[in-house]
Amino acid sequence: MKITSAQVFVGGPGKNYVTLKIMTDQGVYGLGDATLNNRETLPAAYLQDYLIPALIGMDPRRSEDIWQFFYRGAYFRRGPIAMAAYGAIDMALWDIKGKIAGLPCYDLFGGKSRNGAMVYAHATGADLEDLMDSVQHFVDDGYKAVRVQCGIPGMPSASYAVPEEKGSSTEYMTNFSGIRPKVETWDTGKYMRYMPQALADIRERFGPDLHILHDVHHRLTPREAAAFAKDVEPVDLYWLEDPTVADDQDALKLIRQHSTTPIAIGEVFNSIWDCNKLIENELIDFIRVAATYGGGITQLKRIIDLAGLHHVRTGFHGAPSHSPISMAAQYHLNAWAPNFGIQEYLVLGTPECDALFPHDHLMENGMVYVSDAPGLGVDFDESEATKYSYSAGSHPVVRLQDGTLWNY
Ligand code: GCO
Ligand code: MG
Repeated sequence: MKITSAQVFVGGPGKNYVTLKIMTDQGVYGLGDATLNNRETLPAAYLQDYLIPALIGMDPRRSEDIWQFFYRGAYFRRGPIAMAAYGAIDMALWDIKGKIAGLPCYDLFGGKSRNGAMVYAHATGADLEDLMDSVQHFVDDGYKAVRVQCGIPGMPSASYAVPEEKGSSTEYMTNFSGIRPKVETWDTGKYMRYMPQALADIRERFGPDLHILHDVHHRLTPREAAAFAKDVEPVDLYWLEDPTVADDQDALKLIRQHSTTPIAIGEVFNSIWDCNKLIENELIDFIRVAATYGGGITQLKRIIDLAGLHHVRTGFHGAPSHSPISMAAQYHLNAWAPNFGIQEYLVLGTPECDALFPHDHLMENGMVYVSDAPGLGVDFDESEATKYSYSAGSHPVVRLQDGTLWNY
């Protein structure tokens, strides 16, 4: 069996999805997702200029060897751009593997460990009252877990994932459009004084059963993060996400030494080498590396197995920038992983997105039920794809009030 050609498509409804389609001499094809939010043309070029020419003629069944070939063969290892490109190839090869075997990918990993996988929704509000309405909306919809973010009184500009105006909070998505980054202003003191009580109010209002998650989005120093994690202990969060940047991983120890609040990290990681020490030292509770820029299924399976040895559960990144293809790769891993925790969920549901990526993965009452179709169970409609083209976007930058650049 041989790979005969491969093509990259960039575009989608409101998102620049980077979709890879690998064709074989037996008519079976595989799909992968290389979307790297706001840097989408780079993994597309990496695939087109370097990887696809080398792929032609390879045996698609040898996904492990192909992964090693590109990873070791590049000489310059890791990095989100390269790993997104390898990840897309890897997903497409698992998709082909499943289609040849006539089995859904989860069966190739070891079969289902659960009927459905719990997901969490994003509730947000311009202020706390607005956020409460948003949480109520998702609870009414059957969600068992909700991430909560809200505006902070007196904060100079809306903080991470928070709308400026009240009332639109259940469909709110960060607007990344425009090549020049927008600038947000951040005040750590105001956040740290307000947010713990807001989280306590949400717990009080919704009771003990709702899983409440909160994303700090790298905004605190390790000491501040330790103090915050300790402060919110009575709220019994499901997790506190990215409480500090993970560039200095030893700093995570400080948070552990001071609190028992579960910590989730890893959405910006792209290798097992970014998280092996955090896992082995049991400094985190959930690992969030994405199938897309984490190097695909082959790499994520290794991370899942390592995490399982250290009581770390999965909580894969599922921001809307991931296409239904990489989300499906994660659904298959979630169905199998003995140490599955939760899945972030935003991508499915719009009619335009479903038309571009037909599938029958099912989301119901806050649970995802993975499709039983062979492979990843997602298709790609090329005629739909002609409706979309690339449009440049950018992450905002964050400054403190005196102008110092901070972490988005
Ligand atoms: C999350 C993330 C995202 C990121 C986005 C950046 O938890 O879903 O923090 O919202 O900000 O993926 O590209
Ligand atoms: Mg996050």
